[in-house]
Amino acid sequence: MARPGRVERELRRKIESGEKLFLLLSDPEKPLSLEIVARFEEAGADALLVGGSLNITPYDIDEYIGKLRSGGVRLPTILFPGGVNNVARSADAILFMSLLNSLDPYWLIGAQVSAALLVKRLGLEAIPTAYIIVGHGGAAGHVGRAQPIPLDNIYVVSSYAAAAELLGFHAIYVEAGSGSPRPVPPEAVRYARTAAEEPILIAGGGVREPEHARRLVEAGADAIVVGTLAEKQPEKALKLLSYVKRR
Ligand code: 1GP
Repeated sequence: MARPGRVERELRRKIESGEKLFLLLSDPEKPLSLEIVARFEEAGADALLVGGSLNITPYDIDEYIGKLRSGGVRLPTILFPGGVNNVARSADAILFMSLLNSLDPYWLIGAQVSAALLVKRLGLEAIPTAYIIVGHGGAAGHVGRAQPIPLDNIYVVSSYAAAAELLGFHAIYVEAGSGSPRPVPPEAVRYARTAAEEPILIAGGGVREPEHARRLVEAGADAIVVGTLAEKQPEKALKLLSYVKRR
């Protein structure tokens, strides 16, 4: 059985001490600048997720992380892979994900089989993560051939979350899709949390309002992911971070 590695242990240590986590997301196709990432680090972000669905190579990711490191960024970097093309050696860890509500076996187990030996060879810490897409789903939902859980039947999330826990996933990521017009709903988080206590519960997709982020953590999210807002309105995203971290 996979034991939690260094990055996951540190995230769990913070969660167990009562902290909520803010995970900044940068897509190397339209990367957040060094200056922006450094500001989020200083403000208390817990990790940088790096990845995207389209038009990315491991070289792009290594170059990006290298640039951040030489600019003094010390945040843990965690790959949030949009595909096998996102497996890059310079990251500290990878969300080793299965898209549980994909209709395509490739996104359930095929991509993971393609990537597994490489992840081991590169010495990347794998964080086994159940990825569950709700509502709009965005590019991730389209590329991953998801059957997104409908917002008017969001209780279905609890069955997926319980299955994820019983299958031994260390984390559950409830995703509404990057830039989604409807942000990931707190109810989806609440259903996931009630059904599965042990996995780290991550929520993201369309989160733009500090108050909404607060409701997500109140519903039981351990970690909030913010990408688009940090890219388009960094000041507002920093305010949102302070709402997540102040609890
Ligand atoms: C996308 O959940 C993440 O996979 C973040 O979404 O870009 O809307 O913040 P946003």
